[in-house]
Amino acid sequence: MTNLKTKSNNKNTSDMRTKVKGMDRKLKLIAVLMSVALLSVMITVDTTFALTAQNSSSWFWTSDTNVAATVTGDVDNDGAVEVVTGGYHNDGTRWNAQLIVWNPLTMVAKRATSWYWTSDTQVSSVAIGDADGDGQSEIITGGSFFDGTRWNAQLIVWNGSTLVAERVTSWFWTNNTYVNSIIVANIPGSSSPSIVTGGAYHDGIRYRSQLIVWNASTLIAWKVQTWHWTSNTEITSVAVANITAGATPSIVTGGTFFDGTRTNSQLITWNSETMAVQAITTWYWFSNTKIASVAVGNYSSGTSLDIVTTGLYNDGLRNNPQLIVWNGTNLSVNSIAGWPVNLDTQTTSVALGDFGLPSKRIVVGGSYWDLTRSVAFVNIWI
Ligand SMILES: [Ca+2]
Ligand SMILES: [Ca+2]
Ligand SMILES: [Ca+2]
Repeated sequence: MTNLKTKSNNKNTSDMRTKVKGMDRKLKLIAVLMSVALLSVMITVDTTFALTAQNSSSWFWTSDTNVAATVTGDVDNDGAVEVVTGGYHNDGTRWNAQLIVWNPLTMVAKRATSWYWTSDTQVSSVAIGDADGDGQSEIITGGSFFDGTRWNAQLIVWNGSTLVAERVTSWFWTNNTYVNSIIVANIPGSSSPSIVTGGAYHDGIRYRSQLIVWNASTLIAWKVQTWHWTSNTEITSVAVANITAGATPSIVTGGTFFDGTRTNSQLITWNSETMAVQAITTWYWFSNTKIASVAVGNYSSGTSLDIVTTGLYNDGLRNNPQLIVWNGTNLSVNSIAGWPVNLDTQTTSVALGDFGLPSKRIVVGGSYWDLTRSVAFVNIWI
């Protein structure tokens, strides 16, 4: 993991946002590696439950190689589910985006592709879905590339069977523009599936959150929301779910804003049809507090779905993990989990799982700093 730290610092830009982005990606990598392979340092909080490492793979292409996102789905319509990883590797000159489809039973790569546009190119997020309604699965990657002047957001729809790019778009607004999180969903008002991207762009003064709903068949943007509160504001994670069991699903964005003194977490639910804000909450504990990942599901068995956020807060001495379960309708807190740490610790990804037990579980991935290296962990919470 120390390689990754060096790598993030080597990026050929002095932009602080890029460093933060690099760190975030390092942490995402840690979460992913943890889920795929490195379970030897696993911390299992719920002792009635145990994870067992099965197949694994590790690799590098030329030099530093990172995984930034993993998803599962039948991408090639053969009836078997694949694991898909998106990330980037350094070819000695620049970062190349990297997309790999794995057989989960053997962890042998079925197909892979990599690319760069102009200069550094990275994948930050991956989704799977039938984006164009042709009955075949597509893989959708979100990320960014450096055009020599600024980072551009990049969105690509790949044929899941061949990894041939079917549709591509890229954009920047004013300056650096990033996609941090993507999801495929059915949004009312379009006969085509939609792709929802969350990220940020720099308007010349500060980063602003950028939430875009794309027609997945055409990659034409048909809904956009941007905002900032006080200073730098960004989306780190998006989800779409029918939280209130109404006619319209909600978009959930998790992210941060800087209030002039510290970074605050910002959680917002949106009406996906009107893009009106349904509920919003922000918070910090002591100092910098960040959402890294959001998940939605019926965790508490209430009448509305729950939103689970995970991330970190800094108590003035160190980063601590933070896990919160919210009532999806009004964003009131259902429960909070924390656990004592004496070394920098942060959680970077969260998922809800139904493992055939009487109630659902929350799976949280993250890492802590053992004074020499980052150590990955995964926790399961009841
Ligand atoms: Ca398959
Ligand atoms: Ca398709
Ligand atoms: Ca297609």
